[in-house]
Amino acid sequence: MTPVRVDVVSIFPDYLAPLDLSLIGKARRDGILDVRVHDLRDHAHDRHRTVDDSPFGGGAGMVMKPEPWAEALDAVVASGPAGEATVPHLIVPGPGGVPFSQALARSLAQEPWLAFACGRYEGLDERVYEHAADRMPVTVVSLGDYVLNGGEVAVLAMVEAVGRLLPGVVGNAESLVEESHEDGLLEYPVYTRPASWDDAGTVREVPAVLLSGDHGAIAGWRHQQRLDRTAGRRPDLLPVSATARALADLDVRVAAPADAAELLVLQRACWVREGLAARGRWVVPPLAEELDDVLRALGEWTTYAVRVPAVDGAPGRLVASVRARRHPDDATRWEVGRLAVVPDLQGRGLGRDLLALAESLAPADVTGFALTTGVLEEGNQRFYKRAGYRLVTGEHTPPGAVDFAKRRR
Ligand code: JF5
Repeated sequence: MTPVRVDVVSIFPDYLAPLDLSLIGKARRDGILDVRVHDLRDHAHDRHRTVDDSPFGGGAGMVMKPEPWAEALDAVVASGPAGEATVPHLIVPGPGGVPFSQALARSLAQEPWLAFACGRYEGLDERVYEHAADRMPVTVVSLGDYVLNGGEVAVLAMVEAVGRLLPGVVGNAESLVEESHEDGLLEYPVYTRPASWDDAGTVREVPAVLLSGDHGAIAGWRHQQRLDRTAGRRPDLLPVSATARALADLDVRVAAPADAAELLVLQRACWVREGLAARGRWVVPPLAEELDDVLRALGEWTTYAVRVPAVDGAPGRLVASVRARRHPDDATRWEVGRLAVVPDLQGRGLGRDLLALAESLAPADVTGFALTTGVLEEGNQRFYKRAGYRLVTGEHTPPGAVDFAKRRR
């Protein structure tokens, strides 16, 4: 098999020296990887071999000039297999790229030819990307949300992550299989001899379960360790259902107009069962409403939007809501409505807590609470009775609905 080809262009080719070592170095010697490192300055033709200049429009730092990069990338392309119309997939490390991941590594490991362009300073002149994209696939890739001085360290990481996926690079096939489980949890802790280690006076023991020979107990312990570690270090990897035990674990805010579309989707989803049961005999308002109605209601009620906590600034999923106001026809009553919880978070007491939250908003002069639910919604009716409400359906109750009330205590 022809080796997978990797070209790296950098102003510090020596930075890539580690690619001669260890498993990647062995893969090169074994003819699995063909790594070629190029000095960008070989393509800078002034007396000082200049590769950078100050930015148009001002600003801090320097920008890498386009001409050396264009020439260097053209030289890489031209060095490809003679006669074949093949080009490399160009990877440009940078903090503004798509996140590198095991999935991307696996995808890159399928390609016959990768080229890496190591930027320095404030980055490459934008036209380098245009020049490259006219000739080959280009992907800007980020190792994570932090800034390095240049792309070289990122290339070392990516070549290692990709290289070890190539057939014959990692000897132990099992070490690859294990990771391909990818159930999205962190790994469990591992131990080896001695079972009891005297660490200069502190005795450190291997957990007894691992010495027990009870394989079921070991698997159970390891799974629990993975869950605990993931919850502690990477809560973003866990489904909300694993972390949100209560309202206190969620982001509860008064809803704004920006929440309206998601609130509409939530109410439609949560009232579908009631709508199906109605079989056209009556209108179920949460299903009949449109975005305008939800926006108008945000002005007439205090509505809470409950979200999964934001991760890295990205707002979390809307998972619950409730709303409350003084009753328009009876100022002594506090009206609560649109209590909704997504299916995967039901049964955690969120509905009960949200109802209590909505009730707690009632001003001091309010003497009782009022709410309406579906006549066929037995579960909901039981829920409100447990929360202290009594059925008070009367002549003004709309068809398909039942009214509930509770005296304030
Ligand atoms: C680089 C100009 C590229 O800093 C990075 C990076 C951060 N996460 N992933 C990559 O790339 C190096 C520095 C300056 C261009």
